[in-house]
Amino acid sequence: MLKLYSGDLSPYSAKVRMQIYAKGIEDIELERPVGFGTTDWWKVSPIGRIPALELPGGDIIPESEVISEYLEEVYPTPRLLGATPRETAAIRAVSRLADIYLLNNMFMLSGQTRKSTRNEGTRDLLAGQVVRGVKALEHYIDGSPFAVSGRLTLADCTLVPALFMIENVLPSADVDDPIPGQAKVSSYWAGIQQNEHAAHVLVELHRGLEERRALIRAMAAKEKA
Ligand SMILES: N[C@@H](CCC(=O)N[C@@H](CS)C(=O)NCC(=O)O)C(=O)O
Repeated sequence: MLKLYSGDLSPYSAKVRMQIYAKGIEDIELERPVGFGTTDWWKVSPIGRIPALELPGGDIIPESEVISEYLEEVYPTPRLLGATPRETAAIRAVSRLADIYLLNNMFMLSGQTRKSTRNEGTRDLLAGQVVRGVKALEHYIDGSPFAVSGRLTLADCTLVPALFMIENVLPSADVDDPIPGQAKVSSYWAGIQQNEHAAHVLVELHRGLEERRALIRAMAAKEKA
């Protein structure tokens, strides 16, 4: 049995979970790693991040993109890449845009939401990259409910958590959500949320965000007391 180390609010984990749901894979166990956030977890997966895929025997594959490609090979149907090299390149381009330019910057921006500890220069640098990425995305999709090829692909699996982070976390850093300003991106975003596999990970992401916010509120109350 394979095991995916994952967390509700981890957008990179959500990307792999959406792929697992869309492929109907039922023999991968989902688990939050014991010791995540401490060096104990680094002993299991030296990159120290989630998701990580554990193979039988304890071999660990890190990095969402690498795990996704591994799963595409092990569970080839339904195929979430293209039917031709060009179609696959179109899917990979959107997935990579969402990963490198949206998710990576959003992940770092999530440390800039608290006003009292925020560095405005860092916030502006990261937010500027996110806005630039959303404007670029407008040129790679047509506004229909799937990003590429008129069907669910790995591009959607990466975009859904990325757009969730932008819509829900960027305003907490006092930056306007750029999605409504891009017609095709906002029409895509409204459409893909109706997809059952996207809806499934969005429930998990919202649950994770609520838990995180409750924790922050509890810590603030403790500090005040
Ligand atoms: N490039 C990695 C990024 C993974 C990542 O940064 N995951 C976050 C959670 S969303 C994490 O594990 N952070 C823990 C840390 O930075 O120590 C991927 O695609 O899997």
